[in-house]
Amino acid sequence: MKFVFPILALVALSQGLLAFASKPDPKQWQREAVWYQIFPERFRNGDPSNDPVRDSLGGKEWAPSSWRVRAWTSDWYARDAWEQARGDNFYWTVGERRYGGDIQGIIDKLDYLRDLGVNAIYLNPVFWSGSHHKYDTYSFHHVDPYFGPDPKGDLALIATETEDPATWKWTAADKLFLEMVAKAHEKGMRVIIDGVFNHAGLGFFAFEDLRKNGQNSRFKDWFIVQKWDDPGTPDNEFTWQGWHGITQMPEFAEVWTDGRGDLAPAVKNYLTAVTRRWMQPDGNVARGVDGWRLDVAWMVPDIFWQEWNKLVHEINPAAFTITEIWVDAHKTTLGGHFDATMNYEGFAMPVKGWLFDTALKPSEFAAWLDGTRSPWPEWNALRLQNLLDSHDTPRAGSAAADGRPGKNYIKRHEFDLAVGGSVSPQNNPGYRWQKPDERAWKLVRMAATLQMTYVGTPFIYYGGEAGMWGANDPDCRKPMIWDDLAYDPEFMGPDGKRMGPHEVKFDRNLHSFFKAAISLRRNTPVLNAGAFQWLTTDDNANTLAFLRSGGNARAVVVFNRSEIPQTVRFAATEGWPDADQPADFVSDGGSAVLRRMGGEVITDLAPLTAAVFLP
Ligand SMILES: [Ca+2]
Ligand SMILES: [Ca+2]
Ligand SMILES: [Ca+2]
Repeated sequence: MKFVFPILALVALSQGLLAFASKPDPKQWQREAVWYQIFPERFRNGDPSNDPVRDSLGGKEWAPSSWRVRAWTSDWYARDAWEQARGDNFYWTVGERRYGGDIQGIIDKLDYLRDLGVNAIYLNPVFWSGSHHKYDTYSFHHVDPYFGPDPKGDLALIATETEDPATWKWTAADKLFLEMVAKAHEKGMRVIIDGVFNHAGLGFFAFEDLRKNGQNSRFKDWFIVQKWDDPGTPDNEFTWQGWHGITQMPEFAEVWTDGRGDLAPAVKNYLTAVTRRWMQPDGNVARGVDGWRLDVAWMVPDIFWQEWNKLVHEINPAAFTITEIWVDAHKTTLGGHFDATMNYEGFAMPVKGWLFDTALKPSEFAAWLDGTRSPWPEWNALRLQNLLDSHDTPRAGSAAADGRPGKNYIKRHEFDLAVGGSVSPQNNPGYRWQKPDERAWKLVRMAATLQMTYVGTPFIYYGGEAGMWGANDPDCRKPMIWDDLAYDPEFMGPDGKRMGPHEVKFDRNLHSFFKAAISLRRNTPVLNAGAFQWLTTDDNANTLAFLRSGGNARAVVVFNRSEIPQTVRFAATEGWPDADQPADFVSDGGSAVLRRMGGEVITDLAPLTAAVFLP
């Protein structure tokens, strides 16, 4: 009996400790995320009956009556009759192509994503728009009718609404979208969507009214009007400010006081209602999206962002908000109270600079990563999205294939990651847009290994795991390559000449590699939470190594970027084991062993290979 009391006390203590240790952090999922980006029009056509019709195109006046949805499996640079009728330039018509991807297609492939190991999905814009990319939105409160099962019915329903949220209905597309979110949640995946809050599209209801009614429109304060129409003249003098001068994307009005800006009150009210609608549909947070990626975040004023982030986290403390910013991302991101940014500056650009182009030496690459990581508090740094590519850059396979030393960059500080004049055959006929060879894929596998092991979260652009390639937008937006579809080979080149054939086929080997790499990441907590430290950089051998550590856990990651085998050596840190450590993961599928030699640790690594050890 005398032992009872202490045992009870011990139980009470351990329960207290457990409660403390396991105090749920609603935002923990954000650093454990393995992201997958879906461009909905190009991911999967799950419902051919809803495919876009010519009348749905924002540019329908440019589309001949022979316009039709393009075959999913067709040769990318070959052109349909309606395109050829418009002239001989591929790039003049590709923007009006539709392939019919939709929400049902995403639902159909959730199990594919779960099997790959993905636990977080970022969707490019899903809201109604006349473009294939949907960054020129007609309604932020409706999913595109052509992504859902009943486009005609949806359009009729939308026509009965005003800007008053009390009049908003749930369309068939909206409902299917929410069903998709629910199914993703059931399968352990979070979903964030694109918030394009800087501008709308020409078909946006408020802009259409403004265009029609001019200064008498009740939406006259929503946009930046440069000149009103003079009713006394036959021409329409009405002009407005568009994003980057693009009039198809009218910018929302801002109000500025003492050097600080906000969005115009009516716009802010609208976007507040939109945010609530998708985060807590009918008041139910569990059915809502898990966060937002904020398009061109630096172009929207900071008071709006601060108050919007407060709102988002009041609605759902677990929500994630991430900016799209290409350089100097930490100022706007932290100033606006966001969680993180798409890590173009601190990951995609330097990875291209070192691994693909060898324009950086290992020591310069390390200094770049340190310099771009250090402005972030650790909490935010662990949530950065470490991407290799996106809908706005060439695909990693093509960047690797085109990579070469001694490049003349247009923007040296970005390694021309997404500079159109450089990384597209549209402006640079020498760009290597063709199917990447095995050497390029070796480099991609090294880069993906870095994604899985560096500070921040890995981020895969759809099809990166399937062997897709392509130059800058639009060539990075080809229809997804699926294992169950047979594709025409790429015969045609971007200049309309026969250049191929390049076989287009789901790459099972690469897919297996990504699955294994993601599994390593998800089963090794020190990779998403551990402290970071360089072990060595060797500019002569073109190798480097770093350590992630926390508690008793350690991960050592070693890269050989040279074209010959190299021995990588670094000083043993405290408590280093004496026993040989075989690699737990090698990017080229080979093997490697970490050996302790006195005060040093060494490993021999094959060319163009990365290895991960968990000693
Ligand atoms: Ca469809
Ligand atoms: Ca006039
Ligand atoms: Ca703006």
